[in-house]
Amino acid sequence: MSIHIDPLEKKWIIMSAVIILLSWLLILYYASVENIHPPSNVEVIDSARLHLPSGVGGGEFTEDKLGLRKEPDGTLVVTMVAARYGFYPQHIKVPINTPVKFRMASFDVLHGVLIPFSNMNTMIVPGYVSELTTRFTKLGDFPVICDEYCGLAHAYMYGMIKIVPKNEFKLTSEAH
Ligand SMILES: [Cu+2]
Repeated sequence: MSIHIDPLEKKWIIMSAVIILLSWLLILYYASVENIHPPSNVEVIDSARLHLPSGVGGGEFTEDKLGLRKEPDGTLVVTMVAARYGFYPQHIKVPINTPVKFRMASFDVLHGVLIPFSNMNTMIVPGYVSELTTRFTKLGDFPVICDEYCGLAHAYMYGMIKIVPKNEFKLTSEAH
């Protein structure tokens, strides 16, 4: 018994298979070569109490703690809050070719954060801490862009990151 497949139908079957295969290859390419992955950190926080020293999260995101700091093991950590309409701190300076861990939380609604020429592109979901470690390989000033529509002034929500040579980078003991 042979199954009859209309030639036109056959063409569509092949086309669909090719599209699926191409999509797989694209995902594989971005995951292995460009190092782009879905965020894996699941950590809850009380977004309505971010500014308070107590509560879920233990005051990690109070105003005086925002910015860049060095952990005892030497890791650079940027603590950042996204809120309508801005990133706090708005200006960050980090050294080139150095792993930098970002810990970010939203104060209100869903935001995104994207930094060109890096794999930094993640959502900041209210109620969760977004954590991502990246390293920057291009010197210069780059915009920190919110890429999730968050309200009327969404287009004005941005920050700046300055990537400097390692020898020009000096971390002051305090944040910012
Ligand atoms: Cu936003």
